[in-house]
Formats: sequence, C-alpha cells, structure tokens
Amino acid sequence: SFQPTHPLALAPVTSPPHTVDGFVKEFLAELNTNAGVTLSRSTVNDQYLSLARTVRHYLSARWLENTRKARETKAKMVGYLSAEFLLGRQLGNALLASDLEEIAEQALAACGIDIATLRAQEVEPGLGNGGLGRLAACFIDSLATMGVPCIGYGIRYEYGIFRQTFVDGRQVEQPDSWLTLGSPWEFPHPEHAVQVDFGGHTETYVDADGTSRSRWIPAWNVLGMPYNYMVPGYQNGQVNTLRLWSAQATQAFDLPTFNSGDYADAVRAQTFAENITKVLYPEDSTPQGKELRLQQQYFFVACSIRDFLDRFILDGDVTTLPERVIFQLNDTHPVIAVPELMRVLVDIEKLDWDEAWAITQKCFAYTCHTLLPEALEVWSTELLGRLLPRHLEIIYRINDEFLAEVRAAYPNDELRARQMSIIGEYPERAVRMAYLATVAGSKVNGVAELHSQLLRDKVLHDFSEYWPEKFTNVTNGVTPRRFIRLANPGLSELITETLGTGWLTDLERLEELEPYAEDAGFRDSFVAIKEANKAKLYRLLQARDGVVLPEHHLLDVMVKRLHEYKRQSLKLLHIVSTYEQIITGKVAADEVTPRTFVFGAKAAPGYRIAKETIHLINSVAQVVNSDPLVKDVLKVVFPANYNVTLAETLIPAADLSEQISLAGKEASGTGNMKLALNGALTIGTDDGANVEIRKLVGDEHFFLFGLTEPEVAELQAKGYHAHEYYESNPQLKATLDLIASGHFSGGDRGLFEPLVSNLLYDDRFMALADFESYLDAQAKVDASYVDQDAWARSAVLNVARSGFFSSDRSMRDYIDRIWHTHPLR
Ligand code: NBX
Repeated sequence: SFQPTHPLALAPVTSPPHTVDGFVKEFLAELNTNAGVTLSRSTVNDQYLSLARTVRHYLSARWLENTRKARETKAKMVGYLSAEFLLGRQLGNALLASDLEEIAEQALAACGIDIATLRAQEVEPGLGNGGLGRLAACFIDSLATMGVPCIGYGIRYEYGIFRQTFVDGRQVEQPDSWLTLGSPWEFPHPEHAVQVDFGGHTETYVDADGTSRSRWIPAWNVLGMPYNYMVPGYQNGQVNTLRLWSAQATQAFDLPTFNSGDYADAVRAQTFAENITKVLYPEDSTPQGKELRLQQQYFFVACSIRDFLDRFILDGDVTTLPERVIFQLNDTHPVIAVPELMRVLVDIEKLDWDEAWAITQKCFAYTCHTLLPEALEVWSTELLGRLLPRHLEIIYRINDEFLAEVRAAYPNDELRARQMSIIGEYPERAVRMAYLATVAGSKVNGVAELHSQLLRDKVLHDFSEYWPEKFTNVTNGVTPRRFIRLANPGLSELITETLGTGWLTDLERLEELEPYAEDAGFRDSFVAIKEANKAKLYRLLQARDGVVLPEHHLLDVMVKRLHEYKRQSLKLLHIVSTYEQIITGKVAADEVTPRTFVFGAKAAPGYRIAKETIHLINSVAQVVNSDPLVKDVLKVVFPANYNVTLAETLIPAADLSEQISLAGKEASGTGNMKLALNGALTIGTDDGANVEIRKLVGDEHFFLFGLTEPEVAELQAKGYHAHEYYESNPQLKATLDLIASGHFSGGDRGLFEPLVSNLLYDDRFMALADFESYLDAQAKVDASYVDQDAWARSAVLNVARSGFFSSDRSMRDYIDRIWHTHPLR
C-alpha cells in the first residue's frame, strides 16, 4: 500500500553538496531549525551540536544505502558483542571519514567560527574501561573501512567511566555525564524496542506433539531501547552501525500509586529498570559477581539476538542463521548469549536440542583478553538460577553433554572431566563463563602470540588438547585513522609527502619509510614534528592542569589502567632512585639526561593498592617538582582523567613508551602499538605484543629488560622473596627506604608503608625482581637519547616497522581464521 509518487521520494537518498556553500547552508539550517537559534545568538554548544548534525547528514545517505544492501544481499555479518565501546570523540573522525575537514573548516570560518573551539566542546563517550573497550572501537572502524558488514552491539551507559580528579593527590571519582549537553551522534529507535525478561521459574509441559519441554515463566521485564550510531569507513562511502541498548521500564509509572501520593513508589519500577544501563562498572580486572552486572550482560545480549533475528532473518528460517552472522564474544561479558540463543532456538523456535546446538556453535567465537585467574568471570548458580532460571538449566544440559563427550574421550580420567566442567564447585558452585565460551565457540583466540600460547598451555590447557584446531591467535591492532592521522597530523603529512596517499588503509606500506631513516632531511622534519607535538601537549597540560613543563626533555610516557601487574610502581622506583642519587650527591644533576615522566591512569574505585599508588605518584611529583636541586632534569606529571581524548595529544608527543608489565601478565597491550606507530621507542618486558613489536622493530631499537615468562614461572615455583633483592641491592634499598622514611609524605612514615610492604612481602608481580634490569635498561635509554640523531633514526624505524599493528590487519586475520565473511561489493 506504500506508493510514493513524488520524484524526490522515488530517488535514492543523496547527501548535501560537498562544497563550502553547501556546508554553510546545511549548518545554518541546523542552527535555525533544529537548535532554534540564529547564528549571532548561538552558543558554542549550539554550534557544536549543529556542526555534528550537519556532518551526520553527509554520512546518512551512505548509511541507509549500506544497511539496505547488507539486508538485501544477505551478506554474512559480524555481530560484535561487547559490553564496552570506548569510542573517543566522534566529530573529528566523522569529518575525516567523509572528507569534509577542509570544507567544514572553511565553512565555519566563513560563519565567523573557529572549528577548533567546537571540536573541544565534544565530551567523549567513555563507554569502556581501557584496552578491551578501545579495541572494540578500533575493530568497528576497521571493518567499516574495509567494507565488511558489521553491527556492533553494546550498552548505552548513561554514565561512562568515571571522571578522575585528584584531591590532595588522591583519586576522587566524579560521574561522567556525557549526555547532558546533547548527543548529536545517536539515533534513538523506540519502535525497535525489545522486551527482556528476568527472574521467575521454569516448568515442564507436554507440547502438541507429545514432547516434554521446558518453559520459562519470568517474573519481571524491562524494555531495551536501541540507539544507533554511524560507524563510517575512511573515505569509502561505507557506513556500518553500532547499536547500543538503553533500559527502560515497561511501564513508566503506576498511576494509582502516584494519585495516592506515594511519588517515590509510583516510579520505583522505572528507576529499577533504568538502573540496568545507568553506569559502566569501572572494574577492569576483578569482576565482583554483582547482580546488576549480570543484568547488564543479559540485557544487552538478549536485545541484540532478538534484534538480529527480527531485522535480518526476515523469512523466519532460523536455521540459516550461521550463514548470516557470526557473533564475536568480546571476552566473557556477553557469553550469556550462548544459552540465550539456545533458549530462543529450542523454546521459541521449537528446534530440537541437537539442531539448535549445532547452529549455536557455528554462530559464536570467543576472544579472551586476560591471563589473570581472578579476571576470569564466574557466576554463582544461586544468582544465575534466581535471575535466569531457564538459562541455568540450559547451561547444565550443555555441560552434561560436553562432559559425557570428555569422559568418552578420556575414559578413567575423572579428574580431567572435573577440571573441564563448565560448573566449578569451589568456593561455591558457579558457572565458568570462559569455559562455556570455549565449549560453545567455533574458535577461541588470544590477542597476541604469547598470550595465545599461554592460553593453550595454561589457562585453557585441557580444552586446547581436546580441540587443538579451535585455538588461534589474532594479534591486536589499532586504527591508524584515529591514532596517526587525527592524533598526529604533522607526521601524517610527512608520510603522505614521502609515500603518497594510500598508506592509511594499507599500513604495511609504512615500511617504505625505512630508507628515509638514513635521510638527514627526513629525520630533521620528523624531529621538528615531535617537538611541535610536545609543544602542543605542553600547551594543553598548562591549560587543563596548570602545569608548566620544560622543553627539550626526554618525554617518558606510561599510560594505561593502574594495576599491580602493569607495575606503575616499578617506574616510580626508577624516578625515586634517580632523585635519591641526585639529592645524596651520588650523581650530579648535570650528568642526568633531563626527563619528564608522564603517568595517565585510572584506578578501579575499590582497588586499594592502586589508589595508594596514585597517591604516591602524586606525592613524589610534588616533592620532585619543587626541589631546586633537580628542577632542570626531573619532572613528574600525572594529568588527571586520562582518556581517549588526552591520549590523542599525549601519544604523538612521547619519546619513550613504558611497557613494563611482569612477563606473562599483559595479554597484549595496544597503547604500546599506538606509541610505536607515533615514533616512541619502547622500554619493555618480553610480554604481550611487546614481543612482536621488538621482533619487528629490531633489538637495537627497543629497550628490553626483565624476566621472561618461563623465568617468572620458575621463580614463582621456587619461591619469590622480594626481601632478598632489597638486601642485596643498595640502590634499591636506598630507594625504598627513602619512600618509607616519609620523605614524600611530609615525614609521615605510616602513609606509604602499606605500599612499601606490599612490594617487599606481598607482590605477586615481582617488581623488585626486575628492578636492577629495569634500571640498566633506563641507563641505556639515557645514553641513547644523548645522541639525538641516532634516536631519531630509531624512532623513524619504529614507525616504518610497525605497520603490522593496524587493526585492519587484525580484521583480516579474524576474517581469514574465524569469521569467513566478505566485504560488500
Ligand atoms: O584488553 C585488555 C588487556 O589487559 C590488554 O592486554 C589488551 O591489549 C586489551 C585488548 O585486548 N583488557 C581489558 O582492557 N579488560 C577490561 O577492560 C575489562 C573490563 C571489565 C572486566 C574485565 C576486564 N570485567
């Protein structure tokens, strides 16, 4: 019955003209009709919102076309299921993707507006904790750029990762209200809302064919409201979708209760429902087993699976699902999707169990991002049974059938069966989500070579023995569009001048820069860009944190979440050691290579040692920065609230990248890749992707130190006694003693005592074992930096040899090894 007749209604959707005039016209129309203001009366926020919506217009024609094509061609899609997408600011990327940077700048200038002011107005969506969430954002960028159809599915947290502030050097968390000034990048779709059930019980019944079946009688439900975000490819006319879910009450409020005057009670259901997507859990490594977190996880995957079936399986034939989608499980957070798909197929679509299981196994693949045992998610059967009783039943059956297989394959090895059980018994009966993902997934991958090897050898050993072909590696990558082109326009221009265009979507072409490492003119340009990037960073830090930094220092950068295994404290020991040597006269200040040490790190709010480490870093910074003895050679800065936006200014300015985790603990790292691609040299352990970085850039251009993973395992087995290192290394002793003496705490010996004790008696991450080797490597850094020209040569080679770490390459690896999907024509 839908029969448009107007020629415009019949024509394909078009984007506005790519001209300055066209842009001005769209922008003003947005200001006038959408923001409802004239240009002369508009605020910066009005202008920012209107600019964002203008850029959106240019992208949406392609977006609508892409979505139609993906549906019509029935192309197999990637469904990237992730509880986190740490997107960073959208405006710059959207302008770049649509090739509107110059047009927009000129158009706004013609309206009397400096576009830089509007860019600075955007509050980044911080919908992730760290590497895992940022990886998801890089991956969807790459898939759009490669033209591979993908939907990212996740959660629209009303509050993202907290805003970090420091009060007297201590971390204080503030809520991240990223939505309050408007959210021009999202498209709400209330008409696609999905109902999600919770609680209640199950019962058995006999269906019309006489088959006994189970069904779920839920107790309560909420609505999932989808918000779409455009994911534009880089200047290729492709736009994919990110669909984030927001929870709403099925009934806004109870009118009789409201009328009776109990206003709080009348909206209780609404408040309860909306809590589900209220806030991102800020723990990045120790899942707390909180009920609300399980609600979040089930909520978003239930919405996503329903949504995919409704939108893409139009003929209702769910048996075709494996031809239409592969759901990639970004860690265990979305793994409850496995029993959910089984429930949909068996209980609703009435497939028999075996057929449903065969489909499910083809539809999922699992990426693990950790090696820390405490980071592996488990959910108690008590909680699961209460919140999702039917899912627990399904998990039990999956486990029964799996264990029967294992017992058949290994008769007389009951211990192995127990070890492989999806249900653990101690300290309480609980579902091991990583095991469930491994059993259900068609593939399991780690995120760097070493990590994948350790998964096979240790964390999932029995599974890899049983299913060797299931295990694979895909080394992480980062998007060069955001982390080179947008973050480092100077370097990007130099590369384009040298190599021509094309390298941004074919990053291995950076290797063509190699000969230019020997070209003095090129090195000079490279150094000038680094200096300009430092100057830009220093202007930013002065404006945002009020710190003034000296020029011509080596800029030493450690940016990542605060965690014992990452060992920010080891870097701090190096700083304190250098300081101690100067103030005691062991070393003259003018013999020291001048350095500025930068930290950027958030600590999980409940992680005591991490928070104390932040306090100590800030306290050391205060003492060191105000001591005239070291003022020309040592500076320590810890800008609050490290996030994607700050990373984009910090990383291009860095000379030295600190990647100093205990070997065998950092799954991959991705900051290490961003820093190398921007010409920082790495000081690092043989851990995660550092191993691959060093192999590619070459030993002479990488400062390696520390125990190897097998050496760590051996030391652990034999017994690590930190005290022995303290006793036998006078400089280490002097360093720890200086902290314990109260030198950085106004004479209070108690304040940092717990940290010192932790390092001496309780440190699972063996910082003191690597101290000596770390300091030796740092001495080599100091010596190398003195020869500026040789340093520049190494820096250029780091860029030239790091093209492998593009997330485009990661995506090709996922496609070849796991997904077997194809770009749209
Ligand atoms: O994932 C990180 C790893 O630590 C990095 O080595 C790796 O490079 C990166 C991408 O593969 N893991 C991570 O960021 N985890 C989390 O953020 C996290 C969040 C919530 C949670 C557990 C972990 N419950």
